[in-house]
Amino acid sequence: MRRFKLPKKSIFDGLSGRTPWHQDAAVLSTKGQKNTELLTVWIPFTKTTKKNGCMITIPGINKLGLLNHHSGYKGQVEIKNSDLLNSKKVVYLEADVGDVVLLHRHSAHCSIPNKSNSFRISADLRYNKAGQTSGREPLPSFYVKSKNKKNITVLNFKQWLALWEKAKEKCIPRKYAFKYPLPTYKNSKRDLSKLL
Ligand SMILES: O=C(O)CCC(=O)C(=O)O
Ligand SMILES: [Fe+2]
Repeated sequence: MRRFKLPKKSIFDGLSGRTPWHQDAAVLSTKGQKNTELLTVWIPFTKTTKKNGCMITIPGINKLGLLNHHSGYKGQVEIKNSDLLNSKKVVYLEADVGDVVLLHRHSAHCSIPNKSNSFRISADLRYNKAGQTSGREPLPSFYVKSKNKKNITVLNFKQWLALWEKAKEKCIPRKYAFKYPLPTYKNSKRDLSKLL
């Protein structure tokens, strides 16, 4: 996914403007939440700082496991009682072009508002262990490297794109993808208020 985080004078502070506290595993299907070892690879195309809305996280927070989420800020998937995280010592994930930010599936993270006058542009890719489901039906997984698939070698973007196009043929047509409800993890025993 590509993201354009809009500058401060923008009239639209919508979904691309801010991202609330969440864990990436929370939007996976039930099967994916159990079995998919998801790794988020976040790639900045513009230098990303506190001023233009970098992401923030809390060291070690992934050890709490998958937390309850609900439909929160502007309908986005958000950790329930995420206000409790604001009093914790956070780390600002500032990154330059050429860096990558790696996130564990249970790393709680959010991004702060863009207070600069320009766009913050990034892409985020999701990887999981070869053979696992992507955990998101409209976005199928495909092999880029596996010791059991020696015939697959991805050396350039064109090869990657060809594999992605082929994988997409098997998935829900794009025009229906927006109707696919984002699952949110809602098991009340995993509530942040009981775990912090
Ligand atoms: O770019 C952002 O502001 C948030 C990105 C994010 O949450 C993700 O890639 O998982
Ligand atoms: Fe995320």
